[in-house]
Amino acid sequence: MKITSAKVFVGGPGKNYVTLKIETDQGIHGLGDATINGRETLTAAYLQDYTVPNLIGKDPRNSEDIWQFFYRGAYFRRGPLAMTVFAAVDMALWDIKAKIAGLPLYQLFGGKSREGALVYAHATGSDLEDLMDSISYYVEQGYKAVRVQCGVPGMPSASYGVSEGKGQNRNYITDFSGIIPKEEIWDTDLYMRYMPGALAEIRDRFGPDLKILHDVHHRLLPREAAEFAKAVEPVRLYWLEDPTPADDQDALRLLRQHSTVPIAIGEVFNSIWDCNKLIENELIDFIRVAVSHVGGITHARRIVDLAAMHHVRTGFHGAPSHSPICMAAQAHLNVWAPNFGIQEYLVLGTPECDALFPSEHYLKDGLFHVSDAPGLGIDFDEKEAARYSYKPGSLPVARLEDGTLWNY
Ligand code: CS2
Ligand code: MG
Repeated sequence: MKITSAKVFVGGPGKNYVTLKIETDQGIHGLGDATINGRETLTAAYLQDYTVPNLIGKDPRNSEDIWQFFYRGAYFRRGPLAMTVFAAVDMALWDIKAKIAGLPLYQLFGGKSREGALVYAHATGSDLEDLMDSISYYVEQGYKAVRVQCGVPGMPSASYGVSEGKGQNRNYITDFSGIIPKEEIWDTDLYMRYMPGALAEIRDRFGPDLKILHDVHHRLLPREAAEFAKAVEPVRLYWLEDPTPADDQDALRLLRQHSTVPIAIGEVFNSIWDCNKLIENELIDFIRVAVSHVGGITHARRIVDLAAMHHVRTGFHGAPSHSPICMAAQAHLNVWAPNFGIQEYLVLGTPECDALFPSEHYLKDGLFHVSDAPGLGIDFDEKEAARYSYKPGSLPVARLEDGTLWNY
């Protein structure tokens, strides 16, 4: 069996999905997601200029050797762009492998450990009352877990994850007015003084059963993160996400020594070497990598297995910038992984999106159910894809009030 062609598409309904379609001489094709928010043309070029010519003629069944060829063969290892590109290739090869077997992908990992995988939605409000409305909306829809973000009174501009105005939005923070980022002002002290009380009010309003998650989005220093984690302990959060940027893995010790709040980290990591110390030293409770940014299923499984040895559960990243192909790959891992925790899920199913990526995967009562179709169980309609093209966009950047650049 040989790979005969590999095509790259950029675009989607309100998104810049980067989609890889690998075709074979047996008529079977595989799909991968190489979307990286704000840098989509670069993964597309990496695929087109280097990766695709190196795929032609290879046996797609040798996914491990192909992964090693790209990872070790690149000489300059790792990095988000390269690992996103390798992830797309790897997803497509697992898709092909499972289609050859005539099985849904999860069967190749060891079958189902659960019927549906718990997901969480994003509730957001410009103030606490708006946020309460947004949480109620998701609770009424049957969600059992909700991430909560709201504006902080007095904060010079929006805090992370807060939508402009009222109502539900998908928290797609990319600004499509161009590639020059918007700048926001962040004030750690205001946040630290306000947010623990706001989270406590949410717990009081919604009772003990709702799983409440909160994302600090890398804004605190390790000592501040420890203080914040201690302050929110009575809320019994399901997790506190990205309290620090965690580039310094050892720094998380301080937080751990001071608090038992469950910690989730990893959405910006692209390799096991970004999180091996966090996992082995049991400094986190959930690992947040995305299959599409961490070298695909082959490498993600190594992280999941390492995590399982250390009581760390999965909580894969599922922001709006991940295409339904990445979400499908994660859904197969989620129903299998013995140490599955939760999946971030932001309702991808608009009619336009469903037409571009037809599938039978579905959400019911806050659980994601995976299709039994062979492979990833998702397709890609090239005619639909022709309607879309790349739209320049950017994520914001954050500064402190004195102008110092901060972590977004
Ligand atoms: C976020 C992301 O989903 C999350 O938890 O932190 O939305 C993040 O801001 C984006 O993925 C950036 O592309
Ligand atoms: Mg996050």
